[in-house]
Amino acid sequence: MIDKIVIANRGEIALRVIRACREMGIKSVAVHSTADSDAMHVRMADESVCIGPPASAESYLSFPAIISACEITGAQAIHPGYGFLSENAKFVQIIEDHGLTFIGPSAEHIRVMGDKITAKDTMKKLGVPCVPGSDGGVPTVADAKRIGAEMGYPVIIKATAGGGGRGMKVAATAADMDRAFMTARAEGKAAFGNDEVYIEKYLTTPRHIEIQVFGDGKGHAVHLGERDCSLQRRHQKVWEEAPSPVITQEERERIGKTCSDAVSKIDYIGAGTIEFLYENGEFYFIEMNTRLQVEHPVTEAIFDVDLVREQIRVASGLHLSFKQENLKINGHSIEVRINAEKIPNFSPCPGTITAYHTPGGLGVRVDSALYAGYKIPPYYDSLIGKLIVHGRDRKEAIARLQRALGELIIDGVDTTLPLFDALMGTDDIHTGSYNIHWLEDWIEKKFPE
Ligand code: MV4
Repeated sequence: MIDKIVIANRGEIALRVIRACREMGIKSVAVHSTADSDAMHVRMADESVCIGPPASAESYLSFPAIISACEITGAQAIHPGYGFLSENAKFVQIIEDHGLTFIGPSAEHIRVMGDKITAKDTMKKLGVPCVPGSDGGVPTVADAKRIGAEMGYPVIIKATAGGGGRGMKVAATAADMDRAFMTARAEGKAAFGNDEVYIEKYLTTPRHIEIQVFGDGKGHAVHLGERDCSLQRRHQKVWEEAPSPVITQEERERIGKTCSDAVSKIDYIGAGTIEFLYENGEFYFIEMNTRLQVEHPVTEAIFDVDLVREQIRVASGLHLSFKQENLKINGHSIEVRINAEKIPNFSPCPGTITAYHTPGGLGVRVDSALYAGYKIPPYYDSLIGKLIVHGRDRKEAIARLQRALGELIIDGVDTTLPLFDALMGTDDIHTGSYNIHWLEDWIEKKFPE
């Protein structure tokens, strides 16, 4: 049995894991860089280990430092949170070679989903609907042009090692193909050391809908509906909600079952997110994330489940604490991400928090590692908190969000909070009428640089 867990992360997600551990009677070990000695996760955990200098590569990304933290403290398992080592197949392999437990999927599943061509091929064979495109990798620009002519333009060229928007180029016409193909290839090579690319039909105005799945590693899996994450800026999600304002119960059950069946067939273990583009009533698979996601709280709110607790349970060899038929949606939830960034450029804005007051009341959750006097270091991600609201319906959730935003005080650094105050004044947000391009178009008009 797991009785002590090392949390290989920092910030709000480290607190999230510590909280689940405490409720389960499991001891928690924080790891931290020298820049994070005063961080909240260090204070909140039962024990802490300093694992290196500020640079992530020498601390939060260091295999030997994190494995040593397990050995020093006698922890049996590692929770990676999101980002950092959460989707690193080599790390998982080494953890297992040390007789430790990775709280997450197998190294093999992480590897398969990390290569986007292999992920798509796997999903297609499992019966998941995919974006029409090349069958696997496209070796030459001549092949790319042949596929473009067959499929019709616009098309999108994607690096197989990319994901999250990196190494992607749109070709509007055949004349555009040379540039798009070469740039996607070069970006794949430079960023990931892999120049293999594939082609898809470019969907012009889709929504980003992702399905939360959970497997027990023994051939049993469930889905927890969708999250609508269409409101993004430069591939960074800004606002996420569940359920999506445009998906019917019939569509949800259908795509949900397709996804849970797919992951059960491969004996997937732990939390996963299957990302789709959704356009004209059709779902098209794009990527699968083999980790807990930043926006998991909106799913927790509407299903009343603790996803981190379930991650720890299945990693311990226990079954999930719920069945598909017990999972019923209750109300609507919205999360907004609060970044220490200065509008309109969204440039990072580290510094000292001089005042901090969080909202409360019915249906309000704040996940943040901030406190008054805390100095946000300049070395890491600019996410400093998440405000999550839950209401009986979308209208109530939005009213509660607006009310909670009015109570929240974060002074001393610039944040993305003014963005949400402004969003509250738009009709499209209230009606749920948006696609993946809406937010960037709106920001351009509302906050010109
Ligand atoms: C696409 C697409 C249109 N057509 N694929 C961006 C991130 C990566 N996960 C996939 N992405 C896209 N893939 C096809 N065939 C448009 C995007 C895209 C996007 C997707 C989700 C959310 C925001 C986005 C913003 C720009 C482009």
